[in-house]
Amino acid sequence: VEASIPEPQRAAWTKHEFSGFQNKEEFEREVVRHVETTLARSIYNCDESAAYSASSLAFRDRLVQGWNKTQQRQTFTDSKRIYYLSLEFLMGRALDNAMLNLGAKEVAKEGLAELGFRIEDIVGQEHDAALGNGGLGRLAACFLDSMATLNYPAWGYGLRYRYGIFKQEIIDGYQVEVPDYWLDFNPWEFPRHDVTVDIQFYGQVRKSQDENGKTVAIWEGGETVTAVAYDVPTPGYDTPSTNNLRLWSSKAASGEFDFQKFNSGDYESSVADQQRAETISAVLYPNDNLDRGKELRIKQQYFWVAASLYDIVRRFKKSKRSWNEFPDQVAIQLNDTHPTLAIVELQRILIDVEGLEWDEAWNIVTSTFGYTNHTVLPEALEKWPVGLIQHLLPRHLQIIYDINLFFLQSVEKRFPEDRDILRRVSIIEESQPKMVRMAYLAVVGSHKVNGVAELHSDLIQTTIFKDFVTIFGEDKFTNVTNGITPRRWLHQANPRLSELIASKTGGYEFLKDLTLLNKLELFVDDKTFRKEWAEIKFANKVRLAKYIKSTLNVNVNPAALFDVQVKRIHEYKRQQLNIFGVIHRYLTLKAMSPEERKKQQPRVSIFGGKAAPGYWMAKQIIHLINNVGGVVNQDPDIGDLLKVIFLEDYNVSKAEMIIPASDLSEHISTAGTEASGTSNMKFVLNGGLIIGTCDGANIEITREIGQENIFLFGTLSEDVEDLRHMHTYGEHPIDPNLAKVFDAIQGGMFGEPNDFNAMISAVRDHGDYYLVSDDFQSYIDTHKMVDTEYQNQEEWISKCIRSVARMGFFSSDRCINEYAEGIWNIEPLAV
Ligand code: GPW
Repeated sequence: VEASIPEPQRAAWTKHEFSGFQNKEEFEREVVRHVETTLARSIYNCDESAAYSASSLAFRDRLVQGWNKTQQRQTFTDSKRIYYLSLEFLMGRALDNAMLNLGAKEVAKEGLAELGFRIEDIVGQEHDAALGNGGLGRLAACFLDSMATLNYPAWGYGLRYRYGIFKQEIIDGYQVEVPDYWLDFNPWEFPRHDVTVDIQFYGQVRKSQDENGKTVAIWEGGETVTAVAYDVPTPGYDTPSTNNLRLWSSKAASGEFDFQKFNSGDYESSVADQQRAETISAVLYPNDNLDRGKELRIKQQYFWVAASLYDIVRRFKKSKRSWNEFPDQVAIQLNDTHPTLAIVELQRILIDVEGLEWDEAWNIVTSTFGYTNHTVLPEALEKWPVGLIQHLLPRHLQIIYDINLFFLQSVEKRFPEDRDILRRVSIIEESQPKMVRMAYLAVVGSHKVNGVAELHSDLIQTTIFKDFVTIFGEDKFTNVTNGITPRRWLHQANPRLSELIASKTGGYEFLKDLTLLNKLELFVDDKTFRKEWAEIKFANKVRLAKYIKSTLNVNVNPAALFDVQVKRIHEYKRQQLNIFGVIHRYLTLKAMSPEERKKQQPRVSIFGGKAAPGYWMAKQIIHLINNVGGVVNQDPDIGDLLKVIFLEDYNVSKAEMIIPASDLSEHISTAGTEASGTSNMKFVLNGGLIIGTCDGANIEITREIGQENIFLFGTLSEDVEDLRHMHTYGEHPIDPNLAKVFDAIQGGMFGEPNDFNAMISAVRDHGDYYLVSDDFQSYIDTHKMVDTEYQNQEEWISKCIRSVARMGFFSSDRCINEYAEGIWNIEPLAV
């Protein structure tokens, strides 16, 4: 229902100037007001949690003003909008980010201090918004920050999960999952109970004639679930632009709550209907880089996509433009294949609801969508059984078959002599059971397809989408190397480093133009600058050491080399290579004389990351890391020379503390498996060096910072296939140093001798798919080089500074500008 205030009454609205707060006093007044009214508490019972709530509400009030204005501006100018569809948004904390983006952190800090609080403690009260698994979800969050900062008219669309990614506890060395119920108090979302969409599932399709005698499809019956919008304002840095992230929550459709049942005493089954509807948005699937093909997952996908498209189409129709202008007004980006049904849904709306002809509709659809691929791992490529889609979305399956038919006909016409190509590129895999290949559907239904780093984009064009490059031509395929927002990942996570950089580069401009970091090269040899640089790194390490002491009761020496690997646990990311390397180091130290040991570089090996609850091998890796820590950390021969730490429940806010404290971080995936990686960029930007394989964005980081500033090792991606072939059909003696590590484990040095047989067998007996043995020696050798180079602190610091100076390319601002120009054809909106 549209309602707006008529002209004569508008004066009464506009005469009230509401400005939120402009200074410390006004901030304090707003905090106190929220404590005493909104929260109904007082000076006598305002704890840190209440102070967090009130501060958030004060900032929220300010955010909302910019947000409303941004939305009004977008509506009035009727400019093209970009819609970013992602099943994950790993936002982390909002208060600190809002303070910084609004440029009011100092005001808040002083105001809170006067009210008796330390800002760190207040910020630390916030529960992470953890609606994502890892890199893919965090990328979406960085993109929202950049799109707002660059003043693009952008919306994010996602699901409002009641439970985000589980909380990880480590009990006796094992991962235990605890539900993440995060919505108890969430001041950052605005329920829009008036913005709802009814979503249909199941039912049947009937053919009918319309008034002109045209055959039309009618999808009827089945069940309906209602989507309710929840809006989250996402502010840009140093701009009034505040974009909207709209998250859908499911509830029973109003007709669905069966009062008949209710009144006749069948209360339970009426509540069960209610709960079934709410189940759709109840929980985030906790898998990273894995498709498990669960029915509820595709229900989530359709529910979210259908609600979002209804919303987008509704907004477009207000402009009363003709349909062929749709792609001039709307760009939709698919974050991986999870939202691919949007292609089918838009085609359905255009032909079944709006009455367009197939070809005209399909032109609109393909001009509207862009698809980003984030993986080549076969187990992560989504496929859905035809039968399941037939049952759940019968009309969509017909449309998928028609899309495929027209596509294959065009392919057959162009390649009549290729007997096999139709089978290879068909959207329907002719297997038992038949499957819908979502990546192929996404390629066919989009005008641009991109990978997320150069190597990855090359790989998809030569492997999984090779035939499609032949069919559609090279121009359809492109690369947009990932980026990270320097606001959160430098300014917020590492305020002291940010301040030091600002003092040398001419203020905080570099946060909006990260290439300005190159000015730091002038100061590489500046003694006081270098000293401050080193002090900041040390202080960050001290902070992490305190955290380790308080959570794990292990003393680590902040002067030791901090060697960090934090990311989802996955065999392709090879935490097993890292922990085997740590064991090798331990065995080597044990074999040394006390004199020799004294010459060794002390190290702290820090791990963190969640394993998918059903990923048994990943859980074994966590268990081994914890067991190794249990032995090494107690060993009096070893002392500070080696400590092994597993940090529980790695998430965005912990990343903000861990990353600035790293000297060296590990990005050691089997070459060709990590599409990009983004934490590699975060670590280097915070003055840490990295050890890594020639994979994903590591390659471009090397190009930018120089190969003398990175520790690369291991097999190249072009050699992986041959090596795997050798493992299966030829000789492949295991690396002798790795064999000693296995002997130590199976000799019971780190717990039950047989506990880790499967991990060892995967390498020794089952083809070593991830090339752990092949890369082991070069990994060990490269770590030796690290030790040597770390001893020369002056040279090490120079490398860190030069690296940071050359990281400008990896801002998500650069990345978003590339999408805007090359894929979305969209301009920023002047403010
Ligand atoms: F399998 N990524 C992720 F491609 O975090 F869908 N989760 C996922 O499920 C997938 C990809 C998917 C990551 C990539 O592994 C990482 O290399 C990349 O940097 C990140 O997506 C953002 O592009």
